[in-house]
Amino acid sequence: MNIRYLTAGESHGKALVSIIEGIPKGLKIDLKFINSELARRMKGFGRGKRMRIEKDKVEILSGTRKGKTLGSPVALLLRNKDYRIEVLPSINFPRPGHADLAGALKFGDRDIRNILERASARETASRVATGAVFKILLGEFGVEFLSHVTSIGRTQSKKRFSFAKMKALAEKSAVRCADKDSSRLMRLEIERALLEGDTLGGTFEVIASGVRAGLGSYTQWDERLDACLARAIMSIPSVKGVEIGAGFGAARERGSVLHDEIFFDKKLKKFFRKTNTAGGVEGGISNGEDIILRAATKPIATLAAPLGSVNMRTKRKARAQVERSDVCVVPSAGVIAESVMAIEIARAFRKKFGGDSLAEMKRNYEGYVRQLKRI
Ligand code: EPS
Repeated sequence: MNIRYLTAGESHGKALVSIIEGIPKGLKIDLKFINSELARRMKGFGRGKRMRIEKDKVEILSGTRKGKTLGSPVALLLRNKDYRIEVLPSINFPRPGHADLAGALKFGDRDIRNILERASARETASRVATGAVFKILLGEFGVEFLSHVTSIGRTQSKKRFSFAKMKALAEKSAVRCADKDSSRLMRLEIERALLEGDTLGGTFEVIASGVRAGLGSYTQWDERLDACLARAIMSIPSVKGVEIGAGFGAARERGSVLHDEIFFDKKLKKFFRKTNTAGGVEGGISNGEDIILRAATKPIATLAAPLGSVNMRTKRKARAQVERSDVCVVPSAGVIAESVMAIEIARAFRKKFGGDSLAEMKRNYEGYVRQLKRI
């Protein structure tokens, strides 16, 4: 059985739910860890007032006994504190950049409330809870994740550190940027946008380290690991671009400059690279180097100083709906990206190593690691 999952829930509905299949039996589920991941998603300078209302805490409804998975579907529940979908008013003024208009046209509904409730990025809380479960699984195999913000609006950070340092520094920053000076400038830029009733986008990087060579495949288009990752990242609300490794920058370089030359460490019996412009994936397969992804998010569509729109009922010129919203979600988007990346890597892992139980999966994994050394 492979990994699959679904989420359900509206932004102001009773709760958010995920149903996850394919977690092997015998995995210890650390609730504290899942909750700390949910808290990471809610943090970040520039988040809106909703984040002060919610205190996302996961409840496990099925698939575990005595804190360990049973190999059956795991259902996760996150209750919404701000549950009031039944009493919320209709909305008639679609926001440019949001799902509002396209959704209303698709479903033949003039009340945008019926669209935005599910289109809301609140759904990503379910994906972070799901991703946390897979981070726990991948942690058993030494895979770790980090994300850090590389730009907000016009403010960029180009500083790079080791995996551990970058992770620690990003965690300390209010905007999840590893560079202190850039963090300060990003905060100022967010404050300015807030004062002007505006919103900001930006870019972030996600890295998975400890992934062995051999996940994903070139044998079929939808087995390619980079394709699976790009789709998952692109499914995060606000994301408008994804790059792997050198990404768009690769187009500027000659092959002689770009590609990562191959070396062999005789002691460790391991192939390695001194550079990683491939971003850890070649031919749709992980190559044993860190998997590096970057993504760009657009500014949030809900503006306090709203853009021009049209009244859905009268078709007269109007201003877009002003709703409680965030000014900037780039730091949270990075956390969500780590989560969906964990889900995709776990999926590729499960395909390669199978195993109904964690013990069986580990046995298969260890056999493969021995095979890697014998090549
Ligand atoms: C979000 C919850 C939402 C928004 C935001 C993300 O809550 P509310 O609409 O009650 O303020 O803060 O949603 C959007 C940015 C969006 O465009 O829908 C969350 O939990 O992340």
